[in-house]
Amino acid sequence: MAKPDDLILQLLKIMASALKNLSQYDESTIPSAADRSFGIVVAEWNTAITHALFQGCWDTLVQHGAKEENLTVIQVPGSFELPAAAKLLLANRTMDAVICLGCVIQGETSHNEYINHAVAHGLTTLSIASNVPCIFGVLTPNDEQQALDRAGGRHGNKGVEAAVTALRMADLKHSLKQGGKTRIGF
Ligand code: RBF
Repeated sequence: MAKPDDLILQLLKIMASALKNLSQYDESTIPSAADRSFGIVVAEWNTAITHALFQGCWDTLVQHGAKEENLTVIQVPGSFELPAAAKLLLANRTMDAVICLGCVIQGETSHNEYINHAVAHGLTTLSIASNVPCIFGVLTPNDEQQALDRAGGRHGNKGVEAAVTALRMADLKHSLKQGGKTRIGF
């Protein structure tokens, strides 16, 4: 028979893995996308992964009411190009949020660190400067399996989560513009 300590450990492991999969969410709490427009920027590197992220993202937006004509999709060579493409998009179209999807797999050199930091910094700066939420949907795995686990595998699909974040942030932006409400996002 398993000892109590073992049982607690098993329970903690189950809870930890459940918590890692944020793709399971309460759909009723997510704001509608019906009147919103979104940009989706997708990096070509590791296409199998980024296209799985894209699929999850697209399906989630549509499932929550987004109209296809209000979704602009751009493909860029690599993740490093995501912030620049997001900025170009915002310079030419009105968007409620831009979702950036990529996958930078760790290799033998430290290229991944430079790219990841640059993208994270670029998207943060752009979000703040433009007042349009730019969502970081970039996987930063150590290997391909970790990427697969997060692109529709055992840790969910981070493209779905990026879409949910975009919906929530777009709603936050509109709620603040309209004024009135003092508790937003609860
Ligand atoms: N882009 C990615 O999106 N994922 C990668 O795993 C990735 N690995 C790269 C590895 C090296 C050594 C280099 C030089 C580039 C890599 N890129 C990757 C491409 C990068 O994001 C960008 O497209 C190019 O550096 C051109 O600006």
